[in-house]
Amino acid sequence: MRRFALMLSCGVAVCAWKQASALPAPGPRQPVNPQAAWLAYSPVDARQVFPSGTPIPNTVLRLGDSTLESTAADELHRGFEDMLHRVLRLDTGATQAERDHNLIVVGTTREVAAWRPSLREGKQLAPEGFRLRRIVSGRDSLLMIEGADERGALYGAFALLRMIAEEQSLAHLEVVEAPSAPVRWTNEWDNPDGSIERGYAGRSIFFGNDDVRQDLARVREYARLLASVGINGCTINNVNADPDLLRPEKLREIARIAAEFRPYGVRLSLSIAMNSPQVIGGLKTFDPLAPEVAAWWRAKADEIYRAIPDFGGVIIKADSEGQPGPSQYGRTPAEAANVVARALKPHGGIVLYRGFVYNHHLDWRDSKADRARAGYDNFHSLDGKFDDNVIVQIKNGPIDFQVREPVSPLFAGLHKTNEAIELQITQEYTGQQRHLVFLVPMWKTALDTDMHVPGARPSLVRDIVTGRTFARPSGGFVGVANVGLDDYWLGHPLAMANLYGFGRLAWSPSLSAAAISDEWARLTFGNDTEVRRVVEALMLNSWHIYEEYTGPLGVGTLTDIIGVHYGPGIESAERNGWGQWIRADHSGIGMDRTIATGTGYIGQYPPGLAAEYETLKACPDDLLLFMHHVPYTYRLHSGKTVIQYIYDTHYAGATAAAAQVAAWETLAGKVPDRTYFEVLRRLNYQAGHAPVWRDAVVNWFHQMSGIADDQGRVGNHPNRIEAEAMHLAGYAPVAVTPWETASGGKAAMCGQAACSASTVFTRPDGWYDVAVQYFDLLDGVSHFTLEINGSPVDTWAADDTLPSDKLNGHTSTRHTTAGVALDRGDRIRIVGVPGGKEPAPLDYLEITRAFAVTAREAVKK
Ligand code: GCV
Repeated sequence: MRRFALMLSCGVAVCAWKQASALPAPGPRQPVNPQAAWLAYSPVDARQVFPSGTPIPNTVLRLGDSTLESTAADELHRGFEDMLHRVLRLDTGATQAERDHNLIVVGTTREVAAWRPSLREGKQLAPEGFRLRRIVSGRDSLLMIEGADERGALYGAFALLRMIAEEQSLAHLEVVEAPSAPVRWTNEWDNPDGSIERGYAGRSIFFGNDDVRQDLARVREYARLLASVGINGCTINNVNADPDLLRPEKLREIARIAAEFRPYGVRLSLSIAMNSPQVIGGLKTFDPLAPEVAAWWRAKADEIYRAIPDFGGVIIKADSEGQPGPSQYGRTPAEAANVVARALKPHGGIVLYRGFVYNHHLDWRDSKADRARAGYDNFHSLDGKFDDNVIVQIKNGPIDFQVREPVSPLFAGLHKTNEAIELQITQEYTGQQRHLVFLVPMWKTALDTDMHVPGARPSLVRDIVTGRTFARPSGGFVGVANVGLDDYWLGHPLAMANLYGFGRLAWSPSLSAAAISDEWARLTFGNDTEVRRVVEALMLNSWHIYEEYTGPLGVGTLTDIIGVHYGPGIESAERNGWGQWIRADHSGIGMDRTIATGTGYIGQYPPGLAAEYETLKACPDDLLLFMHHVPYTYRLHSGKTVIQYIYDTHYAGATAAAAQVAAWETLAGKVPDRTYFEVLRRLNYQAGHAPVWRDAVVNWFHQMSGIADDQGRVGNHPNRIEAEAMHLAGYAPVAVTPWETASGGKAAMCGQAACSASTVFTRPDGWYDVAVQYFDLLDGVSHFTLEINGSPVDTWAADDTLPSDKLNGHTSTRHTTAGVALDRGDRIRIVGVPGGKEPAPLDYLEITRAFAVTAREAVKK
């Protein structure tokens, strides 16, 4: 008797049988336009926002006639209609009809004072800040949105709408806010051909076919999202800059993008190549000290501002990863930055000069060589030499957006120079928006680090970059966003919390990660307590979970660092010039960066912080392997050995990743259907990819250290059947590189039109989940069928777009058929049909007792 009644066909990866009956009931919040992101403006309970005695306004009165105030009034109109079903009348200061006594008033401080002198407030607002007040006077009930300037008025409108979306009471409104720093920009690494470097969400919203796109509707929507969280600048092209974009005909096109940004107060900026005067200017040199080069930059700046009068400024990546730079002429970064800054100065433009300058041809045999030192070594001696409209843009860590790094010591090394922190919203080293990682807790760790600057305690990174610690006139926050044409902007719907969180932190870096995730969850999914609880728990645990199954103890992400930076590739970090070495050998692991015996990197921190990192006793466990080389048997503060910690965290992390699926499934019907399924698909995929990470890392360290896992898990897979150990027809075993990314180091590839791998089931009769681990290459689409005793029970296509065309840790993925009835002696067969360049590659089968059965047993107990 065959019993397949509960078999399910899931997308990729794990799925549980209860999904079959768990299609969401039509909820109250569907459908929703995913592009609206956190500006969903879902209906709210008006009684919470306007309790009895607090009338809902009927009119929005705009006092000024600026574009930004107009945007603010339109946005209020939109928000009130969607959230409160109230269609506001739009009135202007010019007409001042004031038929109504029940108004929202939008204007600048100056305009408010002119409109009603009695409303003038003594305390001045800081630039771009706002004051929200509810004023009841006689018959008037006024919701006042007063901006220090036009941008402030717009930000105030968005803040008021946020309060409404969160169902906060406006009965007593008295809020004064101002941004933490003047620079709150995103960088987009878009190329003129429409591709995006380290972008994981489709093609560029700005460019395509070496030109600016004709349809810029998404650009305007993006500017709206940015403005809603106070972001005031956006660099639209890759820091590996194409000089062509500065040609006159390109600038004319780029001006169209600036026009879309303008109504939202987002200033356009460009990444520029230092050799532009030579490449497009026809000069013989780009030496920043050559007078003709300075003249060229001046003329170019004039031209840019003629096309884009509110142009924000430029970003410069130079002498880094092959980009041309001043070192070619023996000049310094300060000399390079200043020549451009002086050209921009008359127009009010700024230069963000990246501190990411390092040599990627380091000698790995040299125990004193250290890429982490580069930022400080290259810039510290230039402190005070940069013009006031230059800001040094410094990545949060000294290496490159790893899952965990200490903060860059350069933050404390520049007292007479403006600084900005560069955070990466696009998840280059943190799962590329296929894995859920809410980055705000990581950024908070950096921003809240006290650098122990002598005479300036505390000296939190957030106070340094906002200019407070060293009384700098400028500074701020830059987030590498890399949104694309994907409907959800960043691919994974939950990844938008990172863009939101970046903006909120740039505005107010003392906000907590929990507060930000709560805001974002409410704005995106509404105020349902249960939805918020589930979403926020998922978000707040996600960084830790990802860190657990990837790179522990500050060692780095352990990914393929010379490739796509996605799946595991442990040894790729070693023995090359890129300097992301983990220095793992048979006896120990970690970079010795101590002052006493190592590279001396720790000495770049102020003495108080250096003292903490220098000794094993004081160094925090989570940065141990960044700072020290220790034996695998070294005991952490927890008492666990390093090797056992590596084993335990990888098992715990992969288990926690799988548990995310069940948590999300509780939201079926409570969040919009499409978003529900988009997230579910990705969480399922993540649940199948986390074990790839886990196995690669634990196997590699097991082999390297020769130390057994004290729980006997490593290399022990009682439920696993290797493809190469099955009966193969047409399939041939192949060795996989790197070996740790396939189970047993081997897989099977099909060399003909169709192949099969079969085995006989030898375990007790019962219900099982059958997981097939296979490789889904970028090129080609294979098809697989799972058969039991010759009958097909499931079929699927390997049609994901994982970032490699080889069998490895990027492409290893899983399909689970849940709830299969199996009897001892049954023949299980996988049929693989290659498609295009993809040879239907198989790694193993894993047959576990059905999740639903084990869950039921757990409940009984
Ligand atoms: C834009 C890392 C990334 C590169 C990126 C570079 C940078 O090296 O892998 O893609 O280049 O950082 O930030 O400049």
